[in-house]
Amino acid sequence: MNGTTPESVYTPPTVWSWNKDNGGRFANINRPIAGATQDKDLPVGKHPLQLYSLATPNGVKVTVMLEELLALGHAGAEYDAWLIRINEGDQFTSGFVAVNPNSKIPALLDRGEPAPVRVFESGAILQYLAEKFGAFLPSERAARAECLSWLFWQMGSAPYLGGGFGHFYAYAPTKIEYAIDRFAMEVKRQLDVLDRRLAESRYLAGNEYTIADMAVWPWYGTLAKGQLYEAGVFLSVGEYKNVLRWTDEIAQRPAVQRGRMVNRTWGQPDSQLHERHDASDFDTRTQDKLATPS
Ligand SMILES: N[C@@H](CCC(=O)N[C@@H](CS)C(=O)NCC(=O)O)C(=O)O
Repeated sequence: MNGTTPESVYTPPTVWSWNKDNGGRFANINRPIAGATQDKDLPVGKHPLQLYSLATPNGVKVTVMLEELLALGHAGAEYDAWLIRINEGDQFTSGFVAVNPNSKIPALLDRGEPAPVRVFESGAILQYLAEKFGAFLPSERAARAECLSWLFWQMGSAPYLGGGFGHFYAYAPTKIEYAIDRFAMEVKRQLDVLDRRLAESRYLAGNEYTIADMAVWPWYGTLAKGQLYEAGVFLSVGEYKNVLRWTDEIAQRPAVQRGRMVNRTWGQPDSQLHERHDASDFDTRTQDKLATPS
């Protein structure tokens, strides 16, 4: 552990206590307790599907799925996408916590059912929408099992990428060699898992594009292009040729290009659509941005 000096060695106390100012990038929103911090309802739009989200990789999975469903002709997938600014604590309002007790985006409320259905966890939302509309999830048992295996692989693996590697490489106030080394190794192993699968298969679940690809692409596709945590060189992402081939193919899909803009509040102005309430919002987004400086 070359990077650890004697001064930085930490001996845990007998009982952990919350140090609010630990210097971490997310210290203002991280808490050791759940539940709402303020009473505030969520807005509700005109469509049955109400999405409360932000265009992080977990949020993009769902907006891509909704845009793909609309592109397939499922008019019932029309949706209102409301912006949840997690850095400002919107996920801790009483309205949001009622839809997702875990206080994390994305969260979906389906008001088109006899009683409103809440769905949280991006993987559960993808599966819910796939089952509701009968799309992007094979019905044949073996193909469905393959698809869900990759979907759940993503849900289990990405915390090592985001909460592990990304946190310690890009966000932690000090660079800890042991932590970066441990998670860099795991993330490279995960990229190799994907690369081997995509060497034998066009998409993760087989020949068809499914919710498994929608779940994995925003995380590992972005990583493979060197656009996540500025870690492309560090992780030698150019090695993963099959991941790159698959990433580029998916990026060409018009629904993916639309979905990644929704609830996005950073990057080029014309890549951002803060809220989406109608398909025409994509055409007017530049004018909106000019009219509403943020
Ligand atoms: N397993 C969850 C993870 C969701 C998640 O971590 N969301 C982050 C943004 S990508 C969030 O809302 N963070 C706010 C917070 O932790 O307070 C899912 O896939 O839906």
